[in-house]
This record gives sequence, structure tokens and C-alpha cells, in this order.
Amino acid sequence: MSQMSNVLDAVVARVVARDPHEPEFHQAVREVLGTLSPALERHPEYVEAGILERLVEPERVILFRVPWVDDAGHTQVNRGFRVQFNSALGPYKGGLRFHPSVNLGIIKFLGFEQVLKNSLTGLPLGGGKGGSDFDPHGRSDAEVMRFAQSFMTELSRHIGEQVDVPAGDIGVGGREIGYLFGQYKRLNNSYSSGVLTGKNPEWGGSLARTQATGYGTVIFAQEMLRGRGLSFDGRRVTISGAGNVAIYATAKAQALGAHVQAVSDSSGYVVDEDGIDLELLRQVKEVERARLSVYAERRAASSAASGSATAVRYVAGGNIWDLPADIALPCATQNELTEADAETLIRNGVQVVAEGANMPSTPGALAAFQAAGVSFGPGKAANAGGVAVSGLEMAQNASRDHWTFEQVEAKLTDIMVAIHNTCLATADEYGTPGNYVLGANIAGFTKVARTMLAHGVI
Ligand code: NDP
Ligand code: 2IT
Repeated sequence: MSQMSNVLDAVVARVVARDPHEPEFHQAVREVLGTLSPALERHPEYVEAGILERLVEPERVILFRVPWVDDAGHTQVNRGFRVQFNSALGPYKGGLRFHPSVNLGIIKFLGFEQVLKNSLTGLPLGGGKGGSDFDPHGRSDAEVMRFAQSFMTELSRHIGEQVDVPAGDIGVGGREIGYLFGQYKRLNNSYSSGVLTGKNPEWGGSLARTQATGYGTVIFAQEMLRGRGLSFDGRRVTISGAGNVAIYATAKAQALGAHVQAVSDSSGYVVDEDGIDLELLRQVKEVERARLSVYAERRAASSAASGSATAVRYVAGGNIWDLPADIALPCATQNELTEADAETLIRNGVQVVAEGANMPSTPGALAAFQAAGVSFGPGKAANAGGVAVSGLEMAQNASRDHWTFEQVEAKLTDIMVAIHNTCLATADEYGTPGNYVLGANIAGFTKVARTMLAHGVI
């Protein structure tokens, strides 16, 4: 065992020494490799074939200039990235993130997680990730379009339905996918529906892709609850974020009878004693692209108009994890839930945590949850519903078919339940019952490792 730990430590040390300025990538690699010893003990052939060294090295990294002209006529220059991490199981697949914090280390961490997540879905998908440090907040539609067109002009030469299939992530939703797809189509003079996922269902998208990540996270959490003899019904739920994943996690949790008490954005959080008003949330965030404070203002105004007491509170700059909750679903961004936050949640009786975002819990938070016996579902398992339905979108595009919402949702449910059960079965197999982190990492890894071994040293 300790010999294997030495091997893993050496791989981590080399990752850190090679790219010392990529802390999020180091964190993701450490977290995964920290759980693989027992699998490698059983499969020394993976170590001998250099699978670990290859797993942590992207197959290809593309970094490019994205020049565009803003509404004031000024030239802006952003950076574009696409990390084609691993194609053992299928074409590279993973989202694009547009956020000012984006850098190569963040895209590498997301790409690395994506490889294992996509493996867990059981679909034929490799892993990749991309994006830009472009900030869509406050930009006009015309600016977003010009930026997206410039971004795709370079990206288009690197992607394709058998090569690499991007989708959305933070800052990239239906509007951005539309502009990106339009430019790809124009540059290639071909209607290659399968080159991007997250498209509008009117022109090649899958029904239920918009809902898939949030719904999937809640379906996964529901299975976790079931294991503890619990359900969402009547439980207090805190959901961080107010974007695509948070909104549809709210919708599904409410449909299962939960009391979703709070959501957040990067400026603060709202607590709504009557439960989050989903239609108002969608109006404010999806339609108006406004701040969450606007949600609170509207709710307070409608309470005042109807003469009832105001049940909503906006806490600027506050910490959403201070609220007592039975179930916590972090759905905003990486490292948003710290060890101190985990301790507060544990003290307040949290029972299940499922990650809708990618790596939202710090390593200290994760350890604290596990030590306290909280059921903890890591992002690569719990949020795999988004990419899973992207895989279903690719299948529909390839067969020129279009499935109903109910058909897609039924397949999504099956996939999430299967991932949940695979995590638990793998954790049992390795003598760590209930350890979803170990189960997800080993199950995701071994399928990729077996395949890499079969394909030879490439
Ligand atoms: P959106 O852009 O739709 O929403 C992101 C939300 O998170 C916003 O409310 C945003 O607030 C908040 N947020 C972003 N960055 C920060 C930050 N640095 N600090 C605090 N809040 C922040 O993105 P998604 O909902 O699509 O993505 C959310 C998470 O889910 C990400 O981790 C993403 O990687 C992950 N994910 C997404 C999938 C998808 O299908 N979309 C699939 C699987 C995982 P603000 O507007 O103030 O910035
Ligand atoms: O992190 C993720 O899994 C996503 N952003 C979705 C990727 C995809 O290709 O649908």
C-alpha cells in the first residue's frame, strides 16, 4: 500500500513541479490520485503502462487570442482555451466557461474531472474543457455575439462531431451556444448539428438538456437520501448559485416536496421563508440577466402589495452556508464551500451534500463531511447529468431523431441512478462503504485505464 502511495505522490509532485501556478489542477489531481491506491494494488499493470503519468497530461492544449470590438468601438483582447484531455472513451467532450477567473489551470482541472465524469456516465465520451477570461456580465447581446464569433473562428479548426464536442458551463448558455453554432456553420458550410451540445431544441438541441444538470444532481441526492431512509419531502434545502444548475436543482427539489430556502450569486444570497419562487427566479436570472437582489426587491414589493408580511431577506456579501439546512447543494463554482462552512453545516445538522458545481468543496470541507458521517456526493458523479444528456443530444443528432422530454428525462434518471449505484458498489468492493468519493474516482478511472491499456502507449 505504501509503495503505491509513493508512486502516486511522485506523480502529484511532478504535476506540481511542471506547472506550479495551477493550484486548482493540483487540487483535482491530488483528490483523485489520493483515492486510487487500492485500485492500483489490484492492477499494477496500469502503473507499469504509465497510465497515471498519461492521465494527468492533457493530450492537447490549445491557447489562442480572441480579439473583438466592443460597442464603444474599442478593441478588446481575451484569451481562449481548449484542453483536449483524454480521448480514450470517445471524442473530447466538455463545456466552455466564460468567466474573468478563467486561466489554463482552471480549464485543466475541469478537463481532468470531466474525463472521469464522462467515464461514469457509461456513454462513449472522452473528456475536455475550454473557455475564455471574457466576462459576459454587463455586455450587450451584440458584444457577446462578436466575441463568440471571434472565439469560434479559431476554435472551429480544432473541433468536430467525431473530434471534440463543446457545450456550456459558467457564462455559456443557450444564447452563447447559438452564436457559436452559427459561426461554426458559416465557417464550415455544413450543418453539423453534433459539433456542439446545449443547442436550442428547435435546431438540433435535446429537450431536457437545459434542466439536466440540476435535475440530475437532485436525482443523485434523492438516491443518497434513500440510502439513509430519507427523502426530499419537507426537508430544508440550501442551493448556492442562481444560474443554470441552481435553477433546475431548485425546480426538481421543489417537485419532490423540498423547502428550498435560499439561493445565491457572487454578490450575496436570498432567503425566502415561503420557499424560492421558481418563476420569479427564472424571470430575474434567465430572462433579465439581473442580480439576485432584484429577486428580493420584487418579492418584497409583491408581499407589500398583497398586505402580507415580507418573507424574503437579501444578505449582501453574506455566506449562504451559515443557514441551517438538512441538504446542501453547492451549484455555483469551485472552492465555494470551505472547511469552516462544512463545520457550520455539520453543527446545524446537514445530512446530505451533493455537488452540482465542479469541485465546490475544498479538500478540508470534503474531509470534514466524511469524518462527520455526512453523505457526500462529489461533482463528477452528482453533476454528470448535464454531460449525460449532452451525450444523448449527440445520439439524437447522429440518428436525426428527436426524443420527447419524458424520454430524455427517463434516460437521465436511469443514468443518475446507475452512477449512484456504481459509486456505492465500488466503494463496497474496496471496503469503504458509503464513500462516494472513492467509488466515483475508482469506477471512473478504471474504465479509462482499461481502455488506455488496450489502445497501447499513445
Ligand atoms: P451559470 O453561469 O449559469 O451560473 C453560475 C452561478 O454561479 C451564478 O449564479 C454565478 O453568480 C455563480 N458564480 C459563478 N462564479 C462565482 C464565484 N466566483 N463566486 C460566487 N458565485 C459565482 O453556470 P452553471 O449554473 O452552468 O454552472 C454552475 C456550476 O456547475 C459550475 O461549477 C459548472 O462548472 C458546473 N456544471 C455545469 C454544468 C452545466 O451543464 N451547465 C454541468 C456540470 C457542472 P454571478 O452571476 O454573480 O457570477
Ligand atoms: O461540467 C460539465 O459537465 C459541463 N459543463 C457539461 C459538459 C457538457 O459537455 O455537456
